Amino acid sequence: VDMSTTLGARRLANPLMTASGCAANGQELHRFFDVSELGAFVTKSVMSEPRSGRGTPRMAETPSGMLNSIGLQGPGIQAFVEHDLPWLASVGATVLPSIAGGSATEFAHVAAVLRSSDAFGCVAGVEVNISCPNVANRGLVFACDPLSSAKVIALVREQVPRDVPIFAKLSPDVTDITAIAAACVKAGADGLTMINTLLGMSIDTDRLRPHLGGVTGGLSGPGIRPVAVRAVWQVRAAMDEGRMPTVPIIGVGGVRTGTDALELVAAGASAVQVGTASFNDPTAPVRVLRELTGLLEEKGFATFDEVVGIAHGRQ
Ligand code: RRO
Repeated sequence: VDMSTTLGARRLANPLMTASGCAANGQELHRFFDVSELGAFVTKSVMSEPRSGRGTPRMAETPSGMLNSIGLQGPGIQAFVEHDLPWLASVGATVLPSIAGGSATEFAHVAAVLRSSDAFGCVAGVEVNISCPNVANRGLVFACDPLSSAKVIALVREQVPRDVPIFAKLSPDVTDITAIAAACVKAGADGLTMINTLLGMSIDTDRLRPHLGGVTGGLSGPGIRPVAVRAVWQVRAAMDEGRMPTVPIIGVGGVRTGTDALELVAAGASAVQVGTASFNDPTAPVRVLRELTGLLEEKGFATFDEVVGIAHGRQ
């Protein structure tokens, strides 16, 4: 099976990626498998300055997945381009850096520093994280408002070379994800990543207090997979019906097996990210690639491309 996939101006060897935030900047995961085997490695969202994130505890397990309130811990863009990106380039990884900001101008600044990096050659695209649920000011999730989303995307698009696609990472916590998706594409997004974590919380019934120091957190893992499949499906349908331009979708949310990945692909995803599953099995991204390839072979497909969006029945 030809597993290569096209994301904007780039052709990737295969559709499997890490999900942002779940494998930091690659060094740890590289102890378990060669990260250059992935279609792309997606890094933890990076902001302009170093950040320590929110207070602990900031992870909690629930039966349906994991809650996190990390709060954008990271080294800052300068250290990222000096250390992390050159390391990823040195091991031959194809990289999708994830960028974040507290304002549209901060996003643009982070993108500008990234573009000027000597290691920018390994960058196959930039994921613009407008959907972090753990920003200090809860009123400020860009991806919950079409105008705020569009502003960030337009400013980042100006900073990133035309042949490097930018992907808007969307939040599931909106009433109409197709409206946000359309606003991002109109503003210059070359693709969409769906979905970020779903806002949730849990309470420690011994202490009778919230589990997380930050009270609320983002839910990831098996419980949100149907939400991700729904989001990818709805946006792909909006594209097929001519309600917005057609751009590639990267599907993410609770993928643990090749079968899970196939659901997102059939719903319309041209690539699939694996995040939370890596905590139990660090080799999950390459295992899912192997399983997905095996499934497509069993079903008699010659190429990955022909399966993208197949559940809509229009191909
Ligand atoms: O760092 C985080 O708290 C975080 C981010 Br930036 C995000 O996009 N999604 C998430 O669940 N946590």
